[in-house]
Amino acid sequence: MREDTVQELQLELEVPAQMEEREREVEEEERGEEEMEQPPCTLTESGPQGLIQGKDLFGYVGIEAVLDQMRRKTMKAGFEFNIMVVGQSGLGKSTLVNTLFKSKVSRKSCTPNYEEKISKTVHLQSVSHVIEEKGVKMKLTVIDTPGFGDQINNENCWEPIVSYVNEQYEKYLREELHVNRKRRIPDSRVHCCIYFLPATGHRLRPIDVEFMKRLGKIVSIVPVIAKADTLTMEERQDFKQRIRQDLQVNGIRVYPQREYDEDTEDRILNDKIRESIPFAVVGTDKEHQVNGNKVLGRKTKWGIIEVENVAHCEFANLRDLLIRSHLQDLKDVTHNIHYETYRVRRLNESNANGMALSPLSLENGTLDKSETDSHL
Ligand SMILES: Nc1nc2c(ncn2[C@@H]2O[C@H](COP(=O)(O)OP(=O)(O)OP(=O)(O)O)[C@@H](O)[C@H]2O)c(=O)[nH]1
Ligand SMILES: [Mg+2]
Repeated sequence: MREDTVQELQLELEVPAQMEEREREVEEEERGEEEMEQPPCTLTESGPQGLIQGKDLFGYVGIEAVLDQMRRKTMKAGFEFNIMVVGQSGLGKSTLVNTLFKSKVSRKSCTPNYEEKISKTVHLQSVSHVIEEKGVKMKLTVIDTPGFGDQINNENCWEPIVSYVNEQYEKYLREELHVNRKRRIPDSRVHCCIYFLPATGHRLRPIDVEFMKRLGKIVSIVPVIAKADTLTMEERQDFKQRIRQDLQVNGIRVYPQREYDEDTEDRILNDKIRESIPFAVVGTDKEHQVNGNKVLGRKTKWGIIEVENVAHCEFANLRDLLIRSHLQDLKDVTHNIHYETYRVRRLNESNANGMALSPLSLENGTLDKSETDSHL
């Protein structure tokens, strides 16, 4: 190659490189000028608290604003919360479901049929209401279950309930495993199971021990004493104490579990709840006038038992735990502990069988065939 041609080529290569270099310098100069133009005390928004000024600005990134972002997203999307009621027949499960929907949790936003008479529950059924408060939407679903204890033989009476809980995990898992999965997987998993204990005033019955032992391994259980109006205050306290002992002796896991407390603050708050479990509740679907106010209550010969009055029963404490203080934690425990345990077990099973995801076996829960097929 001729020498002048080589020089031309070098020139061609150098020119773009030099141009880029110059452009970079100009950009830097411009940026510098812009920065110079900024007054040293620029006002910056810092979320709901107001403005950050002057020297406070140094090192301020705005991380706290993520809370506002999360709030806005949650408000737009809303969220789902699913509760299940379980226990012997006739303990007031369906009545408590109505009490929950008619109580302050939803009085403004939904009007269930007040005249409808509560009859014996024969099928597992779910009732949902979208509740809105200060722009936050929640779809609250309560799964009402038929009570056990009617049959002569109550052996394995927990099976339909255990199956239902597992089926919801299975549905979620299959949705998660889809190649083109939904951005938001519909969540029908049971976030909390309210377990009804009869107000016998004695100890836990063997059937409740067996039932709760199994259930506590797969879902968060909150035990309650049903129809607490049938016990005196003293009987209530003694009974609660005995039940707490029995739960511990039998290794029954109830919510909130000590091992999932995240810090000392959690521990202090949850210890209080653990000391007051099981909540002694009273349910009703009737309203009465008390001092000119409409209250939910049970009218007796001796007066009205006000369901939402904490001096009368612990329904409000139960509702506060479920909705006001522990809703997100119940959802987190469901997802991170119960669902995770299920997911790991199912995927391990599938790996062992060499299948994509084997159909759910009867002992884990029952999926109907069409559903199983459609996802495979
Ligand atoms: N004393 C008293 N009675 C109640 C209470 N809650 C419900 N009852 C009554 O108990 C009866 C049974 O109530 P349900 O709500 O149908 O009971 P359940 O547990 O759903 O019954 P199944 O559907 O058969 O499992 C009804 O007559 C209710 O009015 C309560 O807190 N105290
Ligand atoms: Mg019922």
